[in-house]
Amino acid sequence: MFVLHHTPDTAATPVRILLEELALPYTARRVDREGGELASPGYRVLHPLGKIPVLETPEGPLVETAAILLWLADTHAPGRFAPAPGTGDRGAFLKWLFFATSNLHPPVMEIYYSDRVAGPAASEALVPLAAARAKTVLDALETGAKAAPALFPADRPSLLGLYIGTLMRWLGQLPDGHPGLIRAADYPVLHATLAACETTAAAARVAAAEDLGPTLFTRPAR
Ligand SMILES: N[C@@H](CCC(=O)N[C@@H](CS)C(=O)NCC(=O)O)C(=O)O
Repeated sequence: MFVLHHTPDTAATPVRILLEELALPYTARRVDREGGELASPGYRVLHPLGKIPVLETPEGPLVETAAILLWLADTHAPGRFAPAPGTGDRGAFLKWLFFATSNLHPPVMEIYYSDRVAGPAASEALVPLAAARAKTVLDALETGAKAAPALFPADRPSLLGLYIGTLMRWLGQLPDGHPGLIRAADYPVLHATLAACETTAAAARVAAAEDLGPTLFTRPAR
């Protein structure tokens, strides 16, 4: 039995969808974020930086969304959501996964937590800069996806789709006129990959549990 420490609509969401896709037994334990649990000594034992998600596994607590997704995919369904270790596309897959974690996740966080990153005086200036960087990264991912349809499939859920879809959800749910708003519809190949991830029964169950709506990745409610 796995324990996923989460709150709705966070980086825990793609992990929860993958647990559902894999039909693994798990408990979704809601973290008391408002009550300060992330800073508590008990939670810091699970996650040294006090972030969501944490997945408790037989190998111990795992952190970092991409690492958890990769571990689940490799250990429970090698080859189904990502190329298995030792197979042909594995290097290219890892390239795009790390490309997204290193280059797309940070500007998304800067857009959402600009105050925390730049301080109140510079936070307004940071958001358009971070959005421009996110667009550059998404352009590269779109080009990469076009060239590697097996890694970014349009007919089945994929690890890259779940992870990138979560980040694009956050960009796409910003209000009209927000300088960080970026729509998945502007990236047609990625859009198709995201659509394949949100139209499964597993994604629908998580969307219902977390009140995310049916098009959680491609057209999030705003
Ligand atoms: N690189 C981490 C980022 C985790 C992260 O920033 N999670 C957010 C929720 S989406 C969080 O815990 N925020 C609470 C905070 O920073 O206080 C990952 O991918 O797991």
